[in-house]
Amino acid sequence: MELNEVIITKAIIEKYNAKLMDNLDTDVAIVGGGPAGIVAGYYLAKAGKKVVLFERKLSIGGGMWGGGMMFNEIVVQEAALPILDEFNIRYEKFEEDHYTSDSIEAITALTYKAVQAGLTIFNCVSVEDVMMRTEEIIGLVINWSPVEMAGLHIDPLTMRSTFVVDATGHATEVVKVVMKKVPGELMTPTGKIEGEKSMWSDKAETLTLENTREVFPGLYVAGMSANATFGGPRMGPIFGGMLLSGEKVAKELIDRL
Ligand code: 48F
Repeated sequence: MELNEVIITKAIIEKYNAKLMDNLDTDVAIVGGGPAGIVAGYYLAKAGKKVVLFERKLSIGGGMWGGGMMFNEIVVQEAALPILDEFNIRYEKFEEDHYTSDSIEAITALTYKAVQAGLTIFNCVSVEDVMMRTEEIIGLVINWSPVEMAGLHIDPLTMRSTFVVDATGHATEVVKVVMKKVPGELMTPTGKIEGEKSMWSDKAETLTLENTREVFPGLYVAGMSANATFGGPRMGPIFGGMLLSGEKVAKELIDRL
């Protein structure tokens, strides 16, 4: 049988459409496909929760692909090795508490296992706003990233979710929108975004975990976004805190769902 272009087209449209329709009402919606977001999605999906992840870019992985300064190796501390084991990601001891992994192996393994566990990922989709009720976040406002990039005046669409996780990294994009547009205050010391501080790897890794929590009713922060929201320092290309943060937010949400 000859391959048929129209069937190829129909297959893609129909399958994508079904996937999108199936994810318009979920338990958890994660914004950002960096290590924190993917790990969160994995554990939630593994626990049987309905979870979707939106990533602006074509590729999943956020800041992990490039290791440090495009040297595609990452450093992970001992506390996070059980997560690498869970994903069958290989690592080697370098010195003391510093282990290394190939960043390409790490991000592909995280993504593969998360999707196989049941996480649905939509790439090329940007979250531009949240859906709110009085002082509560109940979902996301989404649009195609190319629409956003081209600055086209095209209205977005909306999806509903019991919880939203901002895993957008340094940008804290969802928290910024909430601070600006949703009545009420953030659960931070000042009620606003505290802002990321300069590099201090050890302190930042501990704080990433502490700062992984609810920041507004219905909205959690994870990964670098947690530190930027609560005023922790940046940590550079050490990724244990990101992985552990993803695991922590998943555990907390599983308990609440
Ligand atoms: O930045 P990113 O990797 O976040 P993370 O999981 O990890 C942080 C580390 O990579 C690194 C670090 C630790 O060593 O400091 O920076 O906390 O991934 C964030 C992802 O979110 C996407 C963005 O494209 C990236 O892939 N993103 C950001 N804003 C949006 C978004 C948005 N509005 N809609 C959809 N995706």
